[in-house]
Amino acid sequence: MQTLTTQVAIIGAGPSGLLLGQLLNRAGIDNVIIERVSGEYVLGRIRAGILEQGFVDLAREAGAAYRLDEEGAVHEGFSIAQGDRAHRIDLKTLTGGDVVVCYGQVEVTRDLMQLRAAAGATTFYHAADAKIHEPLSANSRVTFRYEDQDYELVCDFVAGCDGFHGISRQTIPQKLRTEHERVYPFGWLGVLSETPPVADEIMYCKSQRGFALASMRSNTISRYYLQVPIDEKVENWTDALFWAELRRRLPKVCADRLVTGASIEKSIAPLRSFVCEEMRYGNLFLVGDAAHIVPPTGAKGLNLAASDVAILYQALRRVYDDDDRSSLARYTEVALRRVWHGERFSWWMTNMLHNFGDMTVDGMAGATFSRFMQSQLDYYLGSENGRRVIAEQYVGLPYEKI
Ligand code: RFL
Ligand code: PHB
Repeated sequence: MQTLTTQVAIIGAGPSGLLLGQLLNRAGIDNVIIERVSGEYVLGRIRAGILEQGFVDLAREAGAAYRLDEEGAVHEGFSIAQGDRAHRIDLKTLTGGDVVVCYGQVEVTRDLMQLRAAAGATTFYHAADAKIHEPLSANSRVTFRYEDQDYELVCDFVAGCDGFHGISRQTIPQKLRTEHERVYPFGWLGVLSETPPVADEIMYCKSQRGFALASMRSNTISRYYLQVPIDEKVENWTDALFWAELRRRLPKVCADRLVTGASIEKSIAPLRSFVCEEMRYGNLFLVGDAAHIVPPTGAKGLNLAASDVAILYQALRRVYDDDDRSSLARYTEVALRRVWHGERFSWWMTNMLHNFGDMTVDGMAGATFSRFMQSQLDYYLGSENGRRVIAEQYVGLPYEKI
């Protein structure tokens, strides 16, 4: 067994783990990251595309926004289409100046990986069997296997940044966590393609055939999603089938100008709302998807991960700079307040924009539920105040100081 020592052990090298690691590095707080898969594998997961201002500000504070500031596209609005009619949500005007930035999670991750490598900070990729020991004692540590060698990482704190399927959340005894979950009866089939996007701004499309999203990564790379049944298999979708179905769900003017091409990536993501109510267990802190999941309809998952990172980072600075551990006790409360706002918004957008068909929802027939949702969407889109409510949440609610 090889023993190493650090101040903060970080489990998971997704955006949460890497961003926290980068902030801690800049503050002179030693940290080691343990990641189960390879760096290339992490970069192969195509996910988020929309960053709130709060995310961008935190990336700047971390010194990680040099490429984001250069290449990220500022979006001053987006659209919600119902059939052939598109309603623009003018984010900038409705919020008094706030916008979002379109810059892929893959690029955020790549930038953070490069900074970490340049700083010479330790990351173990391909680390197997990570386990957290004694998070309640002064003898906290993480063990794992790396290249046929057993390691023990002795630390002050563990940041559980290991996503929904990680081990960190399971380390908190079941009786100490309350888990809230809603699994939706559909998933999103996503395609990335080297084709010009169908519109300059993102478009959320409600249609009789199901929801579709037209997004992008740049002027030459498009990202599209289709609502599909939960048990759908990606093998059933040739590129031709995907484009044909997308065309049927886009407003006609967009469908007519859709440029199609070979898919670079195609995958199905299930939709889920999930919150673990207890994000701390002694010296262990859950961050990002390890503690909560939102359906992607509000573009909130990565952004909520970033607000967790900001809060934990502030609390750790207090510990190491001022020898003050009192903020640690407020981590769960402060983080969850913002998380629940993101959960509510994502759940609401998902309900309004998807087609639940004849499935029973919230104890009522699908047809009844869809009338309520249609009326709700019409009401919000039809008034400036309604559009402002959407805009204010889409750009992201303010970060709370701990
Ligand atoms: P991640 O990205 O899942 O990273 C966790 C890392 O932990 C590793 N790991 C382990 N390492 C060591 N030992 C173990 N036992 C481990 N178990 C797991 C994993 O290999 C992985 O590298 O979580 P993190 O860092 O908290 O980041 C969260 C975001 O990835 C996620 O919230 C977003 O992608 C969600 N999301 C979106 N968020 C937005 O803010 N805006 C968007 O536009 C947006 N679009 C999306 C999305 C997610 C999507 N999918 C596929 C779920 C679109 C989609 C389709
Ligand atoms: C994306 O570009 O991948 C994306 C954009 C907005 C969302 C979800 C995903 O709400």
